[in-house]
Amino acid sequence: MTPSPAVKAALSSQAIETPSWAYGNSGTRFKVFAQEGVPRTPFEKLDDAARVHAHTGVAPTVALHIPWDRVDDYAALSDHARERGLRLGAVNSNVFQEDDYKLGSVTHPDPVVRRKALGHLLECVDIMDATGSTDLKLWFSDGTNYPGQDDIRTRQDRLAEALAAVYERLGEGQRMLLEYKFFEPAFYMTDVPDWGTAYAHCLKLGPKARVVVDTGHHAPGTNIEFIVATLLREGKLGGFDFNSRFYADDDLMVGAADPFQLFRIMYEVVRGGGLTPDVAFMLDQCHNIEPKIPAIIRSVMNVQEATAKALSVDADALAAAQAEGDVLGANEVLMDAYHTDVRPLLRALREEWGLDPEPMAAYRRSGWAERIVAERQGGQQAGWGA
Ligand code: LRH
Ligand code: MN
Ligand code: MN
Repeated sequence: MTPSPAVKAALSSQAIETPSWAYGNSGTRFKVFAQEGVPRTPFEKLDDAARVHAHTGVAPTVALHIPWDRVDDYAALSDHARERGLRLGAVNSNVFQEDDYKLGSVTHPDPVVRRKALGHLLECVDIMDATGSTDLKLWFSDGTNYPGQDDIRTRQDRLAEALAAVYERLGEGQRMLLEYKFFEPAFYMTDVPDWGTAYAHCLKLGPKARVVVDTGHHAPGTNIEFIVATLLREGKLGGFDFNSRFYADDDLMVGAADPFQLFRIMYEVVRGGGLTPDVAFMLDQCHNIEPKIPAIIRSVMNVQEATAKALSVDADALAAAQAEGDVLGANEVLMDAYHTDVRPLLRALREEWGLDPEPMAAYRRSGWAERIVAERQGGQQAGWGA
């Protein structure tokens, strides 16, 4: 397959952000299986992320989660990243792990708790100022477990008030990305359960507010690519939290459970002109039983392969078949692209970039896995189940 210069350029400019928390220990609420050699500090998480970028060439930024990645000196953390060819990416807020937030954070009935949660969100913007990060990612676990527990509409008012205060605080070039999730930990009603709710808030806030699509946050059978197409059409897609799910919010490797869905999503991204720095391609995963760094390398490659396949769709042939109402022909054009083996193209591209064409093998040979086991004692948990 001879890729067009446009396809090569698109693949060369794509950047996939890895999450700091994927490098640390994690598990389910039943058990964290600690691994040897995991990072003990946010600085060491960056050291691992640098290996992912070194072998793939397309993972130059790392998302932080506060307070999991709280440090005294964020400028030093930025420097540490820069020295390893990385930059700090989205700052993820965390208002879901303190006792005070039992009934919610920014939607809590008590104004004292709401003020505390807002204070944390504003602190995250301060951190962005120090790190040079442009995106604040907001996910709220807020919701209720029982009908009547709290007033749905009043909680939306409280949410809108907090979001407006954060929006006001954003500086030049900074954005806020609002993430939705249909349930968990709230089981009856979640305050930001779906893209419609997130979109409504972002629309009211203004152009710096965008919606984040976490692929694991939908009910089974949801047509996620439709959501992507719609948000892109409205100029409101801020980015992705990529992962795979079989059942609920499984946080497995992106492209592992349903590579065809990932292809369909990436096709809508390409179709909607979303392969730009305006759309953040982030991973949000936890590697509970598999070795973490290779799992992240594999995930980055899965996104890259789905992107390459989406770029291989013969747009003219597809448009012609669609215009003729050729149902099977149109479907065949899309499936041809999905079935294209893009791995030779990506190997060739990596060679052009001066990288080993096989990132997984190169990582295995690098000796990094053995080195961190020898050098790091008492690694850190990501924060989940800590
Ligand atoms: C919530 C979520 C959100 C959090 C992350 C750790 O399920 O997807 O993005 O910040 O997990
Ligand atoms: Mn997420
Ligand atoms: Mn999630």
